[in-house]
Formats: sequence, structure tokens, C-alpha cells
Amino acid sequence: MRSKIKVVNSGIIKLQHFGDHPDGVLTIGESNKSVPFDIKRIYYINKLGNQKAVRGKHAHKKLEQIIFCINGSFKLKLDDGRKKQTLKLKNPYLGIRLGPMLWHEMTDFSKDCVILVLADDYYKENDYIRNYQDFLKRINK
Ligand code: T46
Repeated sequence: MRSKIKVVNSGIIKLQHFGDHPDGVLTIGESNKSVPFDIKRIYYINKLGNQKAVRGKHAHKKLEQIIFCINGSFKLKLDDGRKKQTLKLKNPYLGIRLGPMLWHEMTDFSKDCVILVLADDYYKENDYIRNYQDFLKRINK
């Protein structure tokens, strides 16, 4: 699975899940176990009705995150400044690591898409790099 990821500072995080129950699937993530950091913040995005929306379009300087699609599907574009790849997220127990200095964009949301993100720090606007040319300059420093 990990070999599918070509960019640096990323990877696939697989959570424990119990899918054999007739009344639903239970998925579990634990800090410093399946989730490789202390979770300080979670956020989720729903009501993604505008299928032309583009979210993300930034990188983080230090933040570690894992992004999941816990319902529906969307496309995640990853760019480490050298390699780029696009993944389709649709499996609730497979998350993608969004490590530092990884430009990411989310597109092609299904109407029922729900995105869940686990982060290792509180929201800090000064951790964002929102300009792609700035991102490339920092990578090539
Ligand atoms: C990321 C991707 C995957 C806050 O005030 N606190 C928060 O914890 C977050 C996440 C956002 N905000 C504010 C900042 C903006 O004024 O909410 C507004 C929308 O945020 P943004 O345009 O950054 O949303 P996305 O969906 O483009 O990006 C989000 C995260 O911000 C980002 O860290 O990696 O999801």
C-alpha cells in the first residue's frame, strides 16, 4: 500500500476496523499507536454540495495531519515540489498523511462526501503557505 505514495512526507495510515457487524462498521484510531502523533485538533468538512469546489491549495510548514474520507469520495492532489500525484479517497479506514511541506488540494467531492482530519497542533494561520511560488522557493532553498 505504502508503495502507492510517491511524494515525500506522506503515506497511508490504516486504522483498525470491525466491518463484519451487520449494523455498521466501527473504525478506531489511537494517539501514538495507529495515529503517529498526539491528536490536538480534529476538524471535519461536510455539505460538499459544490462539486466544482477546490479546497486546500496550501502546504503547512510544521503541521502533521491525517486526512480521511469517512463517507463518499474525493480526490486529493499531493505535490512535494518535485513529484505530484492524485489519489481518490473513498475508504473510511485508510487515511493519508499530510506531513510538513506537502502542497495539497481536494477536488471532485461526491455529494455525500465527509472529510475528517486529525492534526497534531492547534490552528495557526502562520503555519500555512498559501502561495504556490512561495512553497516552491522554500522547497528549493
Ligand atoms: C488542511 C486541509 C486538509 C480555523 O479557524 N480553524 C481551523 O482549525 C481550520 C482547519 C480552519 N479555520 C479557518 C481558516 C479559514 O478562515 O476556517 C477557514 C477555512 O479554512 P481553509 O480555507 O484553510 O480550509 P481548507 O478546507 O482549504 O483546508 C483545511 C485546513 O485549513 C488545512 O489545514 O490541510 O483542510
